[in-house]
Amino acid sequence: MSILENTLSRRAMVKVSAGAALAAAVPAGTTACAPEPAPTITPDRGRAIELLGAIWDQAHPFTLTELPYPAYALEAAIDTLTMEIHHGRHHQGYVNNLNAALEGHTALHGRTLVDLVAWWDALPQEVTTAVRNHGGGHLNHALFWTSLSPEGGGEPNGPLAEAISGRFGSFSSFREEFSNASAAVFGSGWAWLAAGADGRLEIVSTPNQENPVTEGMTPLLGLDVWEHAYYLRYQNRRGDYIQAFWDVVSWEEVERRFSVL
Ligand code: MN3
Repeated sequence: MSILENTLSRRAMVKVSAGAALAAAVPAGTTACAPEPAPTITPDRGRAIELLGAIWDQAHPFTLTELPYPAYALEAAIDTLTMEIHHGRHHQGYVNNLNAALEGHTALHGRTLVDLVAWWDALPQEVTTAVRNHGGGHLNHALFWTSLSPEGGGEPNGPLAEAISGRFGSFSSFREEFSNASAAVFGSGWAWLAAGADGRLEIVSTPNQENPVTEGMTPLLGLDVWEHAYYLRYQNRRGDYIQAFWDVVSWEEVERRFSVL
């Protein structure tokens, strides 16, 4: 892969927490791209693959996993019908489309989901779009369901709490910055708390179904802000959905992900 290609892929992700000064200097409606040195993609991606492999190491044929709670369990924040459609149809659709796209590519059947998504831009051209969209969709949603819990909410503890306070000033500052990043996603996409190769926490957003792993980062917590994730109950009020999300975040799971960094 050329440096140019990798640079282009990096443009897809907006680094939100690169610095308040940078964000403030960029007029609304433009993409805030932090100036970065020429990218070195290995071993950063390889490290994220290793860490996420323990979370999600499926290979072809991919399968939809069960929700770790009943569809009605998050009712206080996310209604049952949305959960059923989101998991049973949207997520299932990503799985089906990914399997179909890779059907004839047996050389890729041993590759894990995280590996494929991290390197989608280096795959055979016939499958790059499918892996980017549907592989990313499968990975993102698998990470999403397991980061939510009916017993969730509150604040993280231990080393993650210290890291968040150290990076963002306080948990409430982090929460506000993450909420703002989620609200600012134009169209369909995700906001993430992710860790760089050096372990530094960042708030980033990705368009469509892209995942921070493609940028060599390890996703710790993601919020799906596609309209299919909230429209039945919240309609155009994405901000209300974002606020409700905080009541069901499983900090226990996010702490676990952070602990393997
Ligand atoms: Mn979704």
